Formats: sequence, structure tokens, C-alpha cells
Amino acid sequence: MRLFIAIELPDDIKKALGRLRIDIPGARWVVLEQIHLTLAFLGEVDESTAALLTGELSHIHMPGFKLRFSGTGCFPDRRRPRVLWIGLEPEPFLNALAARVQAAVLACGIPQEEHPFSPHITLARLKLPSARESGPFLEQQINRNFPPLSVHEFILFQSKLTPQGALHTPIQSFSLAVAGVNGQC
Ligand code: 2AM
Repeated sequence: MRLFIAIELPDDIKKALGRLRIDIPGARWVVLEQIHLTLAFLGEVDESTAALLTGELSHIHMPGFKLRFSGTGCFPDRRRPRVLWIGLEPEPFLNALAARVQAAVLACGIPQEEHPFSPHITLARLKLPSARESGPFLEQQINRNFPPLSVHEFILFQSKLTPQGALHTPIQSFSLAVAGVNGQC
């Protein structure tokens, strides 16, 4: 199965993020329900490795934390934007969580890309990178009243590729602070 690990967002934040969408020809906007903050992408993983992984992930405990949205941005750069996202203010607990998740993934023998964790929430992917068409998205400011994101758990998701796009199904959630309450989704 194809897996990834992410932080889920509450509906009010998904709705607020949805309001940042603009009309860009050829843009594929992430469906509102599936907007998430990726901690690690695992790719194809067999059942026994997935079982090992859930064991490793269940040992991760740390205090919950709050994230604030910083502003819009894109990968790889503003001249050829391919991925449009919203970024987060630096939060050491988020980096610590991503590092611990990555260590758990590597401990299960699942290879990881080497680039450093760069916290972002993907909102759109562009087939035809266009700096001009993406400009109005990138010029949007995040207003001070934008709700913060409280993080108490992270989730192992399955991603099924279908002709209509990827379908995400939560497999197991992992509470950050409290031991022994991890739940099957
Ligand atoms: P991102 O776009 O938010 O960075 C689930 O597929 C998530 O895994 C995607 O939202 C994407 O996160 C991340 N991901 C990283 N590498 C990927 C890859 N090679 N294929 C698909 N998704 C990948």
C-alpha cells in the first residue's frame, strides 16, 4: 500500500484555506477534505513493514503544539511555480515531530528523500508553471485573524491512486501527548 504520514486540519481551517483559491488555468487544487500537512511520504510499503511502522510511530510522544500560518509560497521557485502552498511560522515542536517520524520510518527500512523538512501545506499543483497566472495567489497576505492550527495527533494515511486523483484514507491516528490512546481510524 501507498502510505504517507500527515497532520490533519480541522474543517474551519480547510475552509479558510479554500478561500485562498483563485482561478489559474491548468491548476489542480487539492480537494478541501484532503488538504493536510505532510510529515513524511513513504510510497509503496508492504503489510508487514506497515505493521512495524505503526509500532514505531506509537512510541512518539511529545507535548501538543500550535502552528500559525505564515504566508503563501511555491516550489520550486517563483519563476516556474509547480506547487502552490501555504507556509507555517517556525515551530521547533513541529520540526522535532517530523524528525521523530522520519527516524521511525527509517528504522523500518523505508527510504526517505534527503532534503530537509520544509513545512508547507500544498493547495495546488500546476501542469503548466506560470509565474504570471500564479502571481495573484502568491500576493495574498495571511491575515492576523487566520485561525491557528492546534496539533494533538498525527495520522498514517493510505493514498489510493484513481483516475479521479488520489484518495486518502486514515489508517491509524497517533496522539502526541497521552500514551496508550492511539486509535484505529
Ligand atoms: P506535499 O505535496 O504536501 O508536500 C501524499 O501524497 C503527500 O505526500 C502529498 O501531499 C505530498 O506532500 C507528499 N509527497 C512527497 N513526495 C511524494 C511523491 N513522490 N508522490 C506523491 N506524494 C508525495
